[in-house]
Amino acid sequence: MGPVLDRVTSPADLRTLSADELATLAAEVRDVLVQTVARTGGHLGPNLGIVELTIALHRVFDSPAEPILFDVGHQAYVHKLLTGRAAQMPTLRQGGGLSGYPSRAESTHDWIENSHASTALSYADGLAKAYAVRGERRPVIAVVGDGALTGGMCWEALNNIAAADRPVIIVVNDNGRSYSPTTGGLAEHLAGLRLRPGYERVLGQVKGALGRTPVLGQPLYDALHGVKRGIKDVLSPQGMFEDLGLKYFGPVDGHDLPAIENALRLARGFGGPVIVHCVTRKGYGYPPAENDEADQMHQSTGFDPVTGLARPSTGKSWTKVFGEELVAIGEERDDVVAITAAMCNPTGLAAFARRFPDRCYDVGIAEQHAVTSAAGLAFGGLHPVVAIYATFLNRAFDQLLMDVALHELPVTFVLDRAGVTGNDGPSHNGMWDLALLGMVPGLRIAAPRDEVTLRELLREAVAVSAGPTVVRYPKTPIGADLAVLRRVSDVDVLREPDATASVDVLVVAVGSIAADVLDAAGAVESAGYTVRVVAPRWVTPVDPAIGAFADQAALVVTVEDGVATGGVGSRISQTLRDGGRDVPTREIGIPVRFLEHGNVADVRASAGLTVQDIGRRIVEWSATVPPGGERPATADGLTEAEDADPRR
Ligand SMILES: Cc1ncc(C[n+]2csc(CCOP(=O)(O)OP(=O)(O)O)c2C)c(N)n1
Repeated sequence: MGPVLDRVTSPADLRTLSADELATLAAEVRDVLVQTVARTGGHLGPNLGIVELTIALHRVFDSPAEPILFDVGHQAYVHKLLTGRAAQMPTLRQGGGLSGYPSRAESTHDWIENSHASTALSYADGLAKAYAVRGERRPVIAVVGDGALTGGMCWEALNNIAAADRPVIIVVNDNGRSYSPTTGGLAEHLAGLRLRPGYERVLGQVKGALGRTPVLGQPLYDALHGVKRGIKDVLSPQGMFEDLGLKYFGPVDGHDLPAIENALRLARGFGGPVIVHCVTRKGYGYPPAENDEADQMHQSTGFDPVTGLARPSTGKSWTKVFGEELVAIGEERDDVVAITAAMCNPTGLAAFARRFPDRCYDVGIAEQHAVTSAAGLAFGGLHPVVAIYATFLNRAFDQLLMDVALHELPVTFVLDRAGVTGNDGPSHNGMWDLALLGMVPGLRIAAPRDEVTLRELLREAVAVSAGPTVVRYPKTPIGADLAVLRRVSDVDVLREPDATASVDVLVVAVGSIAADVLDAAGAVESAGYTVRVVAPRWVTPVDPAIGAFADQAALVVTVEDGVATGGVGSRISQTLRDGGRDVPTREIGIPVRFLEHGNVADVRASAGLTVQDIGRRIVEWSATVPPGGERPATADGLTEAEDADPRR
């Protein structure tokens, strides 16, 4: 690792290091970050940019008694290295290894691990209130990026924090970026400061003032404040924070360790709510990251540490197909607009944004606002496509329910990273969408299983003129197109026994898991049971054809990569029962628990979702029910009513 880092087993060790040793430590930490993430993948740019700031935080504050809360937590690798976990760094994001976010199980220095943005200030507010109630006066520190600061929760928390005198220290790590440059009025305000020619001079003045100032709390803050007040209105965003009632220190050069330490000591001594504004550079110290135009290596799946070149990706991604098809749709329809919550590249919208810059909106890390703003766009006669990771839509459930669905507005939600996502851990699995969204009246959910169905279903979704639609797909590479034997209503038959055999088990495959279900079906047939596999293209509402297929089977099994409780399978079972059908039903899905991080295959295995698990469970269940009945004489066994397309 490096001779200085080797000596750091806890933050206390940092306080004994000389200035030279601290500089060496920063270099060693950067080297570990690059070498590790090159192999394991993970968040590189944000961690390279926060090295000095993290060292300063741990020298000034007494963690864990004085909690340091990292918003999102993707930038906490340095914190891990300084809190006794350097030796485990090679296991980062691997099953059984270090988490890619803070983890309470790993260390008492880790307080929060939710990893959905813009929450740290609220946690800090609550912790500070708790300490006040308990009669303890200890500072609580929230480290928040300028990207996360675009999220509404931050401002709700600031509103409370500013109105009290509790010692909450908000460290703004301002690198001007979320994944890509942070957008919006706040971002422009902060960027204006950085772009002014006088910025260096401001840094110099502030540094000088801080350097001469011992830590004496409020009186000195006031004096210092007086020094800076003259430049405030021209160059600094402090007015904005101070208008809220918050004290402001900065801007501080976030790579100048003595300067940050001084600012943090002042903030600590002040004793009330305060903002410390640090200006940092994402990717700092590693040229391939610093020079990466797209996102300064915000997140990488692995790369060559010497050149910084990404490892070649395996296979075509769902994201790319979506991005291509949306551009094609955009060429044909000028009413189609797109929205991203600070994730233009990762959600595949970049091509659309380049082609139609006036029809693509990056609203910041603000999923709730994104959804209600989409409702406004729909009221205005447009068809918005909200591209979002499945897990982050959880944030905006109420907005989808009340602001969009209640008004029957035509908004299409495209949920990427649905199902098990693996290495990013429990918070990033997109396993709740199918269950949550099943409760929304009038919402239609499409689950494409391959490239051809993704393109078709996206087009069908944006063609819907009343009520919201969802198209959801996973992170794993898109597989080969699956052959369809026939289509009944809107349900594709992917496999069935020969015409004379009865059907022991009907397996309903939800979306991209269909390929695994087909593999599992082979094993079920080898065990002596006949299988029909069907895949509804629209999985909610339940297609009436499922009922007719169920009538021909001795057992119905549903398979989905979302939580089994309340998921598509449970809706199918309920619909069959409501229709008076007493065919036994079983649901395979993800158990309701948080899944540990690891690669996708291992996490799926831990959730009982491998091909082998699916096959074994179907065989076990098939053994418990009487064999399948005779197949009806008609081609599909459908009544006229059941044959109706549920979307019409
Ligand atoms: C609610 C939510 N939406 C989206 C994300 C995905 N995400 C992770 S980090 C990030 C950018 C964070 O930017 P910033 O807070 O400025 O931190 P930086 O990476 O620049 O240090 C985003 C959008 C998230 N974690 N949570």
